[in-house]
Amino acid sequence: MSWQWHFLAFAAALVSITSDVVNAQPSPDLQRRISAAIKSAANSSGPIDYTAFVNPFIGTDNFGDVCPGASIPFGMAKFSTDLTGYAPAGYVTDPTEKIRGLSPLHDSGTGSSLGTYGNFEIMPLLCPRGFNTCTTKLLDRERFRKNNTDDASPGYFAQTLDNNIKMEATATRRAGLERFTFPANSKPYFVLDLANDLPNSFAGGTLDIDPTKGRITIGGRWGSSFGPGRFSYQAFACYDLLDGGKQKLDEFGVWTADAFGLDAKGPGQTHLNLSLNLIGGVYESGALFSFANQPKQVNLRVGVSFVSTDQACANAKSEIGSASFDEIHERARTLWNEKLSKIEIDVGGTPANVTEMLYSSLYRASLTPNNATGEAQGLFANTKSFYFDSLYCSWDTFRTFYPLLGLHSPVEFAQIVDSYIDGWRKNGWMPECRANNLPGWTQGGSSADSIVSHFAVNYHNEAQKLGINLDELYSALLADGDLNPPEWNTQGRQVNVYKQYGYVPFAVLDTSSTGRQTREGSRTLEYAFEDFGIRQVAQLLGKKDDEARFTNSSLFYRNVWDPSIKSDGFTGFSQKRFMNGSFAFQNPINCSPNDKNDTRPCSLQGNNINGFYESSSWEYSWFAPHDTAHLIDLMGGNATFVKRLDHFFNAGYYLAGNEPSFQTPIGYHYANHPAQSVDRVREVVFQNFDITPAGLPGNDDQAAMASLLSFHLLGLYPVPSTTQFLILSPFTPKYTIHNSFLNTSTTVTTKNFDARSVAEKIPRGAAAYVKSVTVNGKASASTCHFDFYDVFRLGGEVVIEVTSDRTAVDQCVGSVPESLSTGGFASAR
Ligand SMILES: *[C@@H]1O[C@H](CO)[C@@H](O)[C@H](O)[C@H]1NC(C)=O
Ligand SMILES: *[C@@H]1O[C@H](CO)[C@@H](O)[C@H](O)[C@H]1NC(C)=O
Ligand SMILES: *[C@@H]1O[C@H](CO)[C@@H](O)[C@H](O)[C@H]1NC(C)=O
Ligand SMILES: *[C@@H]1O[C@H](CO)[C@@H](O)[C@H](O)[C@H]1NC(C)=O
Ligand SMILES: *[C@@H]1O[C@H](CO)[C@@H](O)[C@H](O)[C@H]1NC(C)=O
Ligand SMILES: *[C@@H]1O[C@H](CO)[C@@H](O)[C@H](O)[C@H]1NC(C)=O
Ligand SMILES: *[C@@H]1O[C@H](CO)[C@@H](O)[C@H](O)[C@H]1NC(C)=O
Ligand SMILES: *[C@@H]1O[C@H](CO)[C@@H](O)[C@H](O)[C@H]1NC(C)=O
Ligand SMILES: *[C@@H]1O[C@H](CO)[C@@H](O)[C@H](O)[C@H]1NC(C)=O
Ligand SMILES: CC(=O)N[C@H]1CO[C@H](CO)[C@@H](O)[C@@H]1O
Repeated sequence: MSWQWHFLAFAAALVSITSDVVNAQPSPDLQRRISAAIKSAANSSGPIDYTAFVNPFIGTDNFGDVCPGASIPFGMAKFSTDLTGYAPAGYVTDPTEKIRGLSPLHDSGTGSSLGTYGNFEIMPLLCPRGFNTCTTKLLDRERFRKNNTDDASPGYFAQTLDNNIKMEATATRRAGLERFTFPANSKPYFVLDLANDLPNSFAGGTLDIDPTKGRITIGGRWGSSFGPGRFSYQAFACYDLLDGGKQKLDEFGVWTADAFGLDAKGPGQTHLNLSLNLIGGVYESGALFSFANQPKQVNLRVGVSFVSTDQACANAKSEIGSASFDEIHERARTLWNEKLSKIEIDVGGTPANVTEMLYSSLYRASLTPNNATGEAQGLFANTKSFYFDSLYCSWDTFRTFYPLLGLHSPVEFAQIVDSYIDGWRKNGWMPECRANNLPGWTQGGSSADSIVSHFAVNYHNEAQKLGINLDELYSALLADGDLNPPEWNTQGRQVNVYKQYGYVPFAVLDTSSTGRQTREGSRTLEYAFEDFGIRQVAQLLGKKDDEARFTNSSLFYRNVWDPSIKSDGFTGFSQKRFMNGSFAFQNPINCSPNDKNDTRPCSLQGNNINGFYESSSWEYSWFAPHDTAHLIDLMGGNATFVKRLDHFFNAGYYLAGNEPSFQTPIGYHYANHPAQSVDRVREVVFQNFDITPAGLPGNDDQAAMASLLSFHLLGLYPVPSTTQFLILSPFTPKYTIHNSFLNTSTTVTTKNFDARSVAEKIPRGAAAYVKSVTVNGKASASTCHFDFYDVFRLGGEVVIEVTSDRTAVDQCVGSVPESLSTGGFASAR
């Protein structure tokens, strides 16, 4: 989801103008520490601490919307500060924004403009003139940071306020510890916020102070960040204030406030019970308390739950108990090292920036979705399945995120697949964009199909052992593909008219379902690819009739191809189409970066009449990953296809930060020019990614970008819903992927690797172009692609031999990657 996509494309120029006046906020020590760790690992033969290579601040500027907060892998809790201004994940680097507090719930990399979570914020205060003068309300308590001191590492987050109060946090799955260090001789005060979350969506809640136990319980309802406003979710927290008896509470009470004069405190009071403010507006309220004896440090234990305050307290007790801050931090670091070491590289031979980008990306690729197993609510309450929150959105993650997870972590992949299937069990269709435990807006249709089918085709032999029943998985797919939901803004596809016409018509009469009548071109393209995923599983399970039926509909992308459209000298583009078959012309340039109209709606808006979601026709017309060979025919053959690809990049239609474009740089493979894909990927990486906070081309989109970059650096690209990988040129001389479920390790060696080739333009004489590929000593059938079953599933040694002789190897030895229309994907592995 790139909610602010259109704004972004045009804001890019502005960002670069202002970037030299905005400081990079993380402490400069952070980069020094990472660089030193990479250098020393390069030289050591001992065990490697991969967490030391991770820069959690990559993507916290330039609208990356990454949360740098303290979390374990897939943690439900992510402790971060919340800042004013545009900050959907809580934190941003911009030093002109102020800190409102530290809070335990966040998402990472989601681009809804108002943000999400940020509930139960706590802010440390100095109130030199006592309780009644404390700045409890938002506008009064906001403070600047102490510039250039922010710090974070996997499982740890720290920020210091401009009054020298330092805030630190570490986390478990549903709890965390917060440590506050105050200036000497000051009395620590804290304000705890009941009502405010980042999008100001409070819909009522309660707060109770138990001064004897030293415990505050808090809970309520809040609104969706990327879904219908009429829904709300519940959340709860439990703050333990006494650090196992080492701290003594002094004053306590409650407060309420607004921006227009209300600023009332109730010393000694212990209860707040507020309902939804029906007239609207911000209603502020919470608790205020202080500690006796001027302790220099204050430790708070925080549990969270989506079920109840009791469960929030129980989570803190079971996950933290009396463990110290350093112990919890160490446990989190160990969990992160387990995840990060699934992919090991030759650190000594790899350029340091590549190492930092790769491990920071792998880190984010295990940061979300949030594991809320045991914490489900609403329809999912008490489910026996695993439960993940923030599937945000499947349109973003099916392309690279799940294929990456599938390479090394099938157990985790299966748990998330189970959660998708459970969506069908409880709701009738699999979730497309679950956000805040609520249904979010559909983007492309039912992209969950592409996710669960990717799992099925890669792991059908192990599915049962992994807890997945393939018949159920298939029933869930058929529901998405065949059953028309009454409301497809949140439940998937407008299946009825798509099946009737072979495309989603523009201005169609639909008598049995509702949804916003936009994006007909891109919905058709995505539905068709989703049908390909269903077809793949039908084939796997031997359902011949379904296989034929869904093979047919997977080719419906052809039905929105208008061969008569010309743009920039190229002919044939995807277009939306009326019921009567006529095309409804929209200029293919619309909604591209070359669109001169910067007010044109291009996203979910009702007045997005362009026919495409967050993309131009120039961009989406490349999208048929399962049948690129036919797309080449439609575009006029290999030579024209290559020319058109070059033009697409050189003329600036490509958007690295937009999911439909992910596979396009590797399109040259299909026209038998793999060396040109290698050049393009080098260019894409260097023009769009780096190790700075602004180092992502827009939202991380729940690590869609992180996983895309990981594949680019490893010289691989996965074709979703298949077992096929496209082969490119690794940015590292050697890496090993461990799959601890299959008990396999696959080492990929880049023979003749030349570090000079790791550049935007590969210099003449630097080896980078793929000459040969061997798998366990045998030549791969193609130098352009190989199969999961022949490589990662078996483990062993892969050698990718590269050469500087670009011309000699700019063709696949063996076949180009598969396409349906040329007999590809003929049988399941
Ligand atoms: C931090 O930098 C910003 C931007 O330059 C400035 O507005 C702010 O006052 C600085 N904060 C402190 C504590 O110096
Ligand atoms: C809060 O007040 C509502 C009525 O306004 C009541 O139904 C509810 O039980 C109260 N909740 C608590 C926890 O006091
Ligand atoms: C999610 O949490 C459950 C319950 O603790 C655990 O069994 C499971 O392994 C976790 N999965 C992931 C991917 O974190
Ligand atoms: C493919 O689908 C179209 C549209 O539903 C239908 O008219 C056609 O008969 C189908 N072809 C096959 C071979 O099933
Ligand atoms: C098809 O319908 C559209 C919209 O009503 C109309 O503009 C167009 O002329 C029609 N085409 C034909 C061939 O009738
Ligand atoms: C830009 O697009 C919007 C929406 O389609 C339209 O209302 C407006 O007139 C266009 N502006 C220009 C200058 O074409
Ligand atoms: C395009 O290239 C592919 C791969 O080399 C080849 O199979 C196909 O025949 C070519 N198409 C045309 C129209 O030349
Ligand atoms: C590493 O990244 C930093 C920040 O983007 C950049 O300034 C530097 O030039 C890069 N170094 C190399 C060797 O690419
Ligand atoms: C992997 O190894 C473990 C321990 O040796 C064993 O229990 C497990 O069955 C193996 N898994 C597979 C898929 O072979
Ligand atoms: C023990 C070891 O590998 N030492 C190496 C450390 O790194 C320097 C330069 O990077 C090498 O010269 C040493 O041989």
